[in-house]
Amino acid sequence: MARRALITGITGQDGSYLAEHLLSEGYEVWGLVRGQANPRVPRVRRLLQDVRLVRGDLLDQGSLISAVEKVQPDEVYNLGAISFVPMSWEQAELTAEVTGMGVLRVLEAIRVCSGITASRGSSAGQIRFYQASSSEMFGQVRETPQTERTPFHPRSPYGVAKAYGHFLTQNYRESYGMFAVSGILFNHESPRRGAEFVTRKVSLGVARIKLGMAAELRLGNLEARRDWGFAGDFVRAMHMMLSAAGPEDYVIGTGRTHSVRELVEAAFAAADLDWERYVVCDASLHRPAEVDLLCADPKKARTQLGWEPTVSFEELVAMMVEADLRLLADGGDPEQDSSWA
Ligand code: NAP
Ligand code: G4F
Repeated sequence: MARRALITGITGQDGSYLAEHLLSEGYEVWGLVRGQANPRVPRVRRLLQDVRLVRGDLLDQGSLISAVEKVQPDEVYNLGAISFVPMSWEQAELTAEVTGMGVLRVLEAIRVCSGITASRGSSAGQIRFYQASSSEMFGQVRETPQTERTPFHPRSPYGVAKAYGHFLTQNYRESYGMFAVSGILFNHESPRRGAEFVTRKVSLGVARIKLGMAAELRLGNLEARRDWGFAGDFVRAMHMMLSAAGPEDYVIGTGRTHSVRELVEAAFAAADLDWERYVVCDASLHRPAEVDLLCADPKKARTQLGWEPTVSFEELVAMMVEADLRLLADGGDPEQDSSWA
């Protein structure tokens, strides 16, 4: 019998790569989709033809119980979230509900459907749960590089909501004996990245300038540093965590950090352009509280799971710029679906 996985956030960047990975491992994959006429669903149906869809919303407890009852998964990957940090200041309550309380609702759906209570814990054959935790929880970092033991100091409502989901996952593991783990993932990118995130904003900006479709690129803080990796590498780590002998949390990142300025330099250079002629610094794009530096120590994942990233920062930037040059030259719309080809 094929193992069965249910993925929330199937319409997002990671959902697509994880679904492809699990299908290639012989899984039956189900994706949770929300809304009456979600515009991203046709894209999922086209790209991920073997994925089955089930309706549900992280805001709606009953819909999650119904989804778990219907799918009867062996593994649940909770990737659904409001994931764009600046939006979390504009819609802080919604972010708390989706990104934070959504974790509670998924865990409760699993607990209720599995008949787990405080007195009657989990047993063999239990549903395994993966929570998409984030390096944003480290926020104003207490040490560098960051490990599984580094204390959290989140700097946005998003980071706070993720910290809630992280501790709750740990608590359900300890309270009910559930196989529930968090991957503390550092930034990971790809040609499927949403256009609002800085890597994709830059790769699209470079492509537009190169093709004569734009004259400038407006950016916020160029000094912030991130540990950027390739999303395809990171979803393998999610699967490895749920395939491990026991439930443990892991930091996943490359261990290398680059500034936004270095990202910009590399992306413009990949298209033979001089970035200083085109980039405009826009103070309105600065955040109320910035996370200045993130850098992972992925030693535990390397030694215990055997996980290694395969794509370097330079290869990632070149991959994204080349993909966006092709996309725009072919008349594709980055807000739609062509980049998912
Ligand atoms: P993404 O592309 O923004 O995808 C977010 C997903 O969440 C979408 O499929 C979206 O579905 C879904 N969603 C939003 N609201 C929902 C709701 N009320 N009910 C159900 N689903 C809902 O994010 P990503 O980059 O793939 O990241 C996946 C997860 O990893 C997120 O939880 C993110 O916070 C976390 N994470 C990401 C990174 C990174 O660098 N990418 C790093 C650390 C952690 P719709 O299409 O319906 O909006
Ligand atoms: O690409 P970003 O928006 O990603 P951010 O805020 O680091 O969050 C991403 O990674 C997290 C993991 O660490 C995830 F949990 C989260 O869901 C998301 O996937 O911004 C990266 C950096 C920031 O310091 C920002 O201030 O780029 C800086 N930046 C400078 N100019 C910009 C811009 N970011 C955006 N989005 N747009 C700009 O114009």
